[in-house]
Amino acid sequence: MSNALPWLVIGQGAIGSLMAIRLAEQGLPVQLKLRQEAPAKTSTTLTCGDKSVRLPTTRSVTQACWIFAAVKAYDVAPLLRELHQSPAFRSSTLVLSYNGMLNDEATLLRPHDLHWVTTHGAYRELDRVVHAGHGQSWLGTQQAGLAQPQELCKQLAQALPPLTWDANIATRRWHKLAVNCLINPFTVVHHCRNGELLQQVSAAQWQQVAEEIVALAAVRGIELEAARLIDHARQVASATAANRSSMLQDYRLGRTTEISYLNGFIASASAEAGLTAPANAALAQQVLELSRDRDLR
Ligand code: KPL
Repeated sequence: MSNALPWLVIGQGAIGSLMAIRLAEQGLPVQLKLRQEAPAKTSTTLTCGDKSVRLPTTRSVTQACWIFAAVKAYDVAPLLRELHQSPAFRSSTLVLSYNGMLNDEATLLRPHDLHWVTTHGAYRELDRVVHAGHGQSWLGTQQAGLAQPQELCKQLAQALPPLTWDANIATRRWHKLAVNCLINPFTVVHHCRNGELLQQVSAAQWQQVAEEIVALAAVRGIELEAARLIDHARQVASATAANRSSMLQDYRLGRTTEISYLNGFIASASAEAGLTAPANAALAQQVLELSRDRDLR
């Protein structure tokens, strides 16, 4: 454990909270980072199943640490700007998890920052975290050839297994993007848990959404296959059958959804590339309209 650093967990959504609890259960030092505007408190209690942990909190990065940040795609840029202001961030390692695809925000990332891509499903019920779907996770950097940080990987893998080091994390992110594009908007449109989609969505609907993703990925040099993406989405929907997708959770709680970073991204990036993506554009529009109607109620 010689090169180990303490953990700082950022993002108290379902996945961040789950990881914080699991790391702490391993006996590792874990602090939670509060948002700048959050009321001052020195600790917070998180509960998952019958286990509760009380964790110290902080507002900023004050020492070199391993940062696990699980945040909404639209919070990535403000978070990175804030982290860059802290001198201790320079000697800290960032593990970042978000859904969807970043645009300009990506320029704020350091080449050695680690990307954690997961298919675990979790949701929060008040202060309780429910780990509703056991998935798997991958970790890697966008810069090819960087060595795997052994101890950090070991600790993350023990906390929330299984974890695989993936030298090609960009392709993995496209797979995850596809899974989210095939599951999340449909759970809002049908207002259902992930598992119910297997009856609600027709094969033709999934096929069109997947084919548009494959076409855009190809333009960006990533080779995907529609049939594999659909199989993967089907597996994730059954493995996380009892979960409410993060988009449905956001929708129900009156929060901004990540639709612009998922199907909205596919639609706009396709248009920029001279392609059309009518199925993704229509889904993005539907979710935006449902959210607008929700906000007008
Ligand atoms: O990532 C997810 C999400 O809800 O955003 C899945 C894997 C679909 C689990 O619900």
